[in-house]
Amino acid sequence: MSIDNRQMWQELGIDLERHDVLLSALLPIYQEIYLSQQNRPEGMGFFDFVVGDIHGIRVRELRQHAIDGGKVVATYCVFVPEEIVLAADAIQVGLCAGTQFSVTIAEKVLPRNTCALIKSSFGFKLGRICPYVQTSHLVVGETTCDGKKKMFEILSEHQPVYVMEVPNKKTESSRQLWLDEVRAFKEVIEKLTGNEITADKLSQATKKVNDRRRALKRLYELRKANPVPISGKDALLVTQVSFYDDVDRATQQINALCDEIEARVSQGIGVFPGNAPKILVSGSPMAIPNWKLHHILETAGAAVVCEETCTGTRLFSELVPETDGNLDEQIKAIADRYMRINCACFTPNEKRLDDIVRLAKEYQVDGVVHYNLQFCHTYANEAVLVERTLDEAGIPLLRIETDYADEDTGQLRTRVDAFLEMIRG
Ligand code: BJ8
Repeated sequence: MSIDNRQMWQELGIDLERHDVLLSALLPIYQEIYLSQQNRPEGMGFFDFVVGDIHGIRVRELRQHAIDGGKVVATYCVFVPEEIVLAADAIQVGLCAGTQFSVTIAEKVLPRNTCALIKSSFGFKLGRICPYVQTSHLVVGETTCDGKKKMFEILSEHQPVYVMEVPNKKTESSRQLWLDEVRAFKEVIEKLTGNEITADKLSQATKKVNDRRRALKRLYELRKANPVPISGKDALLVTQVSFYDDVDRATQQINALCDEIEARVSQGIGVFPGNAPKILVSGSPMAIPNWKLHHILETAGAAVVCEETCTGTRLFSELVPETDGNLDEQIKAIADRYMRINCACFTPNEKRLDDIVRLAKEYQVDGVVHYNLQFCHTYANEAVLVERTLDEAGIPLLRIETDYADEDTGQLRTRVDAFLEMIRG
């Protein structure tokens, strides 16, 4: 661990003792889950490096940006329009919320029967173990689910928080409400940064974010190949890292990885045996370092080829139309794009059901695993409809409800083994 990093963390108010425990636990887990995989694309080396230095170089960049007078905006949800933040020369960083370590800290304040993602994100701040949240000038929350919106009230006692109102329906009046929210967010960001968002700046930022979406789309397209050229774990890591790395660098690294994978595909190189059952994972997002389900599935012999989640297709499938139009036209296009995200917080949310079936067919999967964080009521209830829809489409489904702890790993393995055995017939 570099002395420079320790000094930086200290200056950021990090609880060094706790933070040491967190990092020393993370690296062996990474070794076991990631570095033990065979025949990985070389391009994953960049993402290994990023995780290996998870609270180092990137935090230093953000800090330098802040020292130079720039602002850092932290988020927990794919509904926060990154284009607006970038257009004001600020940096948006998606916060990690995927470790049991911070869950136990949060449980000193939040009710235990809250979803692990909410507890983990709150615990990072309460325990002062996340240099990203410590570096940020503003946390932007949203009114997606009840647990989150109440957590943001408590979080605001520790950190400046602004909450965007995400409607729960996709009617015309809801769309108008959301458009007003995006306009108000633009003003909040302009005030925070002191920078005006012009039409020109916004169109450049839109192209930048779209380029990263296009790169991720390209990666997912390649996952359709047979044999499967990259593990689900690796692909998941790529999307997770894209939440907090520099946008242009992430785009470039993902594209470089895709170039290599394209060559693999043309040579018929894969990372799983040709008969490995292909799985689509659908449901709650998986924030870094939540690799639990993918690891269980892939060590049981399955190949995860797609995620219908916010750390998967919901992150990048929809682009914002790129126009040089006037500022308000561009804001409308942005608002419209974000309203197409099929979060289970919406009612009804039929498009998500259609998407799951469409993706299952496009990726030619043998089964779907519906992943539900325990105490997430929106995804749990929507799973009833997912089950019915997949049943009608004749696609096998396994419903998993879990958290970040290890206690149920054995039980999950047994259920996954039985599911894969059923699929293999
Ligand atoms: S757009 S999925 S990122 S809200 S798992 S905290 S819903 S209780 S994370 Fe999400 Fe935005 Fe929707 Fe996507 Fe609540 Fe459920 Fe927890 Fe969740």
